[in-house]
Amino acid sequence: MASSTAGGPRYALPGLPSQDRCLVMGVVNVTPDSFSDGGEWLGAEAAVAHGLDLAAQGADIVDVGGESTRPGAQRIPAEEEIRRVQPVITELARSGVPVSVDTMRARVAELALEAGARLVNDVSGGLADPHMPRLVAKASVPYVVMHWRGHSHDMNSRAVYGDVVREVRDELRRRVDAVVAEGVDPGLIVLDPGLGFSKLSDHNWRLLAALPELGCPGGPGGAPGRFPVLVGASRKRFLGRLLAAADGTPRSFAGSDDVTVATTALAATAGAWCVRVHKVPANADAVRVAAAWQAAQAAPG
Ligand code: PMM
Repeated sequence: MASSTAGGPRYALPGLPSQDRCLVMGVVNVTPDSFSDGGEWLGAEAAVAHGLDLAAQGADIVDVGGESTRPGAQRIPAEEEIRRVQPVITELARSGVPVSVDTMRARVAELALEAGARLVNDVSGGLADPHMPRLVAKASVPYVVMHWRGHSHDMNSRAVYGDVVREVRDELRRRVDAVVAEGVDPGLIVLDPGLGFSKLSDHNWRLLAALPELGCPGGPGGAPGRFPVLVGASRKRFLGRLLAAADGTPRSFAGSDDVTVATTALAATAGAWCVRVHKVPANADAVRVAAAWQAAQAAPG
């Protein structure tokens, strides 16, 4: 549900924290091969400890994923994905941490919800597994619908757009219509432009610059209203490329945390509902700067 305050609409999604600012989602990738932190949190014990650290550092939500979506990644069996995430989610939820599950599979989402997850983060927006929208509808939990054009092994070949903002918005609207037709409550939907997924650097920048438009994918026949927007820019390659050295070598993933914070501040000021980040403390500061900035802009006199 949206309510309007000084900084634009704020959203209270059931089961998730509601703050007068953009939320911070900390990432726990329980994978050997994720984009920027593969292998660091593969064991359940290390992953739980990391999730607890992120929460203690100010993450409002901890996002647990067991399948890498890095460009070129091959899929893993569902059983392996479940084996990786289930104990981590169980333990974090037991400790009171609001957990989301990053999965494209309905079966994984179902077990994750049973283990205590409160949000389903589906980078395929319901396209990868036709059972996902119905599962989410039945569970009645918040649902991240990300813009996606295909699996990681060949997603770069799909990064072809005439007008990237219009096309991403239209494709998101079609996904919203499709999942709502399967019973998902529109009030539980969060949209995500899917930075880096079938997108070249220029596409990512254009989408970020058009953030306020992306939450409004309505239109003739489309789902009405304004949706909260999640932004996942953290450590992505387009940031490393922006800061490439003189010889063209992109900035490393670990060297892209400061630029992630800059992007967080801008995205939060532009009205993002939540940012998904690998390092929490400075991003937690940045969303507070954005909230103060927005409040001052809206203050009379
Ligand atoms: N990016 C990654 C994984 N999950 N989920 C959402 N909603 N949005 C994203 O942009 C997103 C995601 C890939 O990043 P990582 O492997 O570095 O965590």
